[in-house]
Amino acid sequence: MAAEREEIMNAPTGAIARKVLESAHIENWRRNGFHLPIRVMSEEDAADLARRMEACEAARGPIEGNDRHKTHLLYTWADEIVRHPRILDAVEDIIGPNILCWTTNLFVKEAGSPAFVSWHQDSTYWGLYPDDAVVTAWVALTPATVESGAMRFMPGSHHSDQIVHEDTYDANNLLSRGQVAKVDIDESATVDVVLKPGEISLHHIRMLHDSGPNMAGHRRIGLAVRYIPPYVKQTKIAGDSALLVRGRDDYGHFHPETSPRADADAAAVAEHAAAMDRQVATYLQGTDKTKMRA
Ligand SMILES: O=C(O)CCC(=O)C(=O)O
Repeated sequence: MAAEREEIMNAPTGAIARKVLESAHIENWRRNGFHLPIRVMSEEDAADLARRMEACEAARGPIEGNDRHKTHLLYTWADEIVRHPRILDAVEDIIGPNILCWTTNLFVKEAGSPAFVSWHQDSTYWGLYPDDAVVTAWVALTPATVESGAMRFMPGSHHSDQIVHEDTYDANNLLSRGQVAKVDIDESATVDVVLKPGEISLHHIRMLHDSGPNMAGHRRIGLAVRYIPPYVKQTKIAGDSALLVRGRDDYGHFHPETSPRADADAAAVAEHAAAMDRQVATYLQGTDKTKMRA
């Protein structure tokens, strides 16, 4: 693992040929813990994915509770996103050519909705080690603007250790426990993660970030995709699983998951349910909760 990490994660920025990110972007990633925006598909393709998502909502009801998580195991449009070659090229530039998708989290804020996300670090409940190799690609399917509740990042906050979080279970908070980082935030230092449909941002697992309510007249739809190299381990539960989306897994730390062949067909529903049992055991360990909130 050490050699594999050294080769890519700590290599001098100009030392290896990268596919999407330039040296300055890698430097930005290392210094600030994020990079954006990256166009990965056309606005039309993003709108098409949003339409397919909405067709699934029309057929099965709102995508909420457990279905908001590991959504790529349930729906083909989300599976296409996690396997999108340009997204994987950008992620490969940071973590190398062998890539697992550990989870996805669908963040929909309806027009005019008070739904928000409190300041937090993703690392808080995920149990992944080493965590500096975990990359989130947040994929915008509709405009993410300040008005519609785009994320905000605190540059450089990924250099801090794990911060203590307090669970609030606030009904409007889209996080699994409504967790809030117990830290003072200098709001004047934050960066707005403004994205057009078909663009992504990348962020580090320890990046402090939040997002406000949607004051716009349209839905704000984003899929957060959590990618890891196969040498990463799950430390909280035994038998965790992930989907191999590029390259090889020579470690076997995660049981292989299977992509859906059709939207929410019986096999996909079963695969997703089993994977979510493990995800719930990870995210909600130490609580009395047995499923993810709406
Ligand atoms: O979509 C949002 O508003 C928040 C997303 C988030 O917290 C994440 O991707 O880690």
